[in-house]
Amino acid sequence: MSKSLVQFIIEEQRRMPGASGDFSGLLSDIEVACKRIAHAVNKGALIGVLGSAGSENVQGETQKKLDVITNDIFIESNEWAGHLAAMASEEMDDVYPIPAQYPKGKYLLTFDPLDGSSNIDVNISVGTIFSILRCPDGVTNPTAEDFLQPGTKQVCAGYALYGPATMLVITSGHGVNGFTLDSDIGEFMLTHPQMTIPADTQEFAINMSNQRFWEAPVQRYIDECMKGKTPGGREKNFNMRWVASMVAEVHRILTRGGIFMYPFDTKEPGKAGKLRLLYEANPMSFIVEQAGGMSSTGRERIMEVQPNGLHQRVPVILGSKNEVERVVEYHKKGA
Ligand code: AHM
Ligand code: MG
Repeated sequence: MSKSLVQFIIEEQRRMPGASGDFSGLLSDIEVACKRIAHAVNKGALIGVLGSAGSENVQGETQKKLDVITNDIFIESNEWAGHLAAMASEEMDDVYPIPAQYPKGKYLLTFDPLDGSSNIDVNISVGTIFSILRCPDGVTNPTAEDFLQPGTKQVCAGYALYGPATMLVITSGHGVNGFTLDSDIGEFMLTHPQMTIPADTQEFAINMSNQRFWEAPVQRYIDECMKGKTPGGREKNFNMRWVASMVAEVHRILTRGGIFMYPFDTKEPGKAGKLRLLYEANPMSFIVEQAGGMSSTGRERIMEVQPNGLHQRVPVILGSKNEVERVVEYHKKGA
């Protein structure tokens, strides 16, 4: 019989002498949040949750009803237990302090409650991404400053994928484990122990409609992939995928390899990239590196970027090691 996430968490806790149980408790609350979100996403139009909320988030993006509902679910599930000092979400302008009626804990939680939400109305996979940081010592009322820790400081990161099956994939720095929700018993079961990303791949994922805005190194890399085994190309042919749901893309890469890129582009020169460092790039980079892959902005390791703002964006190039290394090499050469 495979192991449930609850059992996995308790066994992990036993491996850490002196563990208070706070971290295990927090992971259990996150698990409950993801189950509740899975339920809302799965019911969709039956419970009237599709469509626009008629509001905008801090980044000026139109929020879907489910962006707002899932953000509330994540807060409700995680604010009460005393494990957290504060939360920050892609969907909220500022830090969310733990309300006064609840005890405060030693961790900080950042999350994107429904990533890829442009896909929700068309019934394509979406996901939740989260990252756990330690609250700096002596801080009782964390501000945005306290969240600005490089990705190397993450204690744990994970995502839930709401696809044909609901999955939860997590790392706390000892490899990556994947769990599938068995809806008959309401438990996530360990189905994908120690996930690893093959170093080589013949599959890339990028939004090709931005091609004219890319820098020379990305132009060169994609041009060579497109040419494949013809002159000016590569030793192999490539296939392409673009789901426009980062969780689905990363999950595919964890399952069979691949390279995913949302690189710097000049479409909106004021923005360093599309994806957000604290809610998307750092947690996914932690998972990808723990699975033996690589993650870079093209110029530096994503997890070493010193964040300068809660909603900061970065270029993201991640996945199979040998391909990401090649793109980084092209950045070093300037093309
Ligand atoms: P979101 O957090 O507003 O959903 O945006 C993030 C998503 C990623 O999941 C995905 O990789 C990307 O945006 C797709 O962008 P585009 O629509 O430009 O292809
Ligand atoms: Mg997102």
